[in-house]
Amino acid sequence: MQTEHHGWTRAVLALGSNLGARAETLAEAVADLVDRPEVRLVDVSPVVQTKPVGGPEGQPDFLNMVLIVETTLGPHELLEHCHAVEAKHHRTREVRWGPRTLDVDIITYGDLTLDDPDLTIPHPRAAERAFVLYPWLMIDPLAVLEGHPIVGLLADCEDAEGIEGYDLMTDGGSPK
Ligand code: PH2
Ligand code: MG
Ligand code: MG
Repeated sequence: MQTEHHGWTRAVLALGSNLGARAETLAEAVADLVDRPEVRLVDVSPVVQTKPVGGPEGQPDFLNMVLIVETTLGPHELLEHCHAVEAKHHRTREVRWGPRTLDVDIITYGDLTLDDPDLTIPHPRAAERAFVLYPWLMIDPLAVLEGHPIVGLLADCEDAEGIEGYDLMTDGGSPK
């Protein structure tokens, strides 16, 4: 897939929430992420509900989704932007992999590979996480991550059976 034209780079972002009004937070975060001229929306996945992977025992289920954007921001600028949107939604960083109102991760940025202290691209754990690959597959079935079609990666994910569709109409948006 073409990933760059005229200075616009295609990036895949993964969003997650397992605290507060999860669905509302995700919807607002999508709007916030594309609410600047340097970022334009390409596609949004459906929202899925997923069992927590790692982190403290007994934390609430997540809602997860994937966003495809095109951006003229550099990878670090995009990360800063993602962090600003997290902060706006009261994200705090206390426990690693602990419950959070909003997590926005950069999964890919064009064909770039990057291994900086604060930013690794592609996301180092995306290839083994169904909560990222499943919603991504729903909007880009032919996507390839580090040379592997994500449809094949998904089949090997241990958290794949913890994924279910999410019906906005029957849930107020808070964890049950
Ligand atoms: N995010 C994590 C750790 N574990 N599990 C699910 N189901 N969804 C997530 O978004 C998630 C997680 C670290 O960011
Ligand atoms: Mg994350
Ligand atoms: Mg994160």
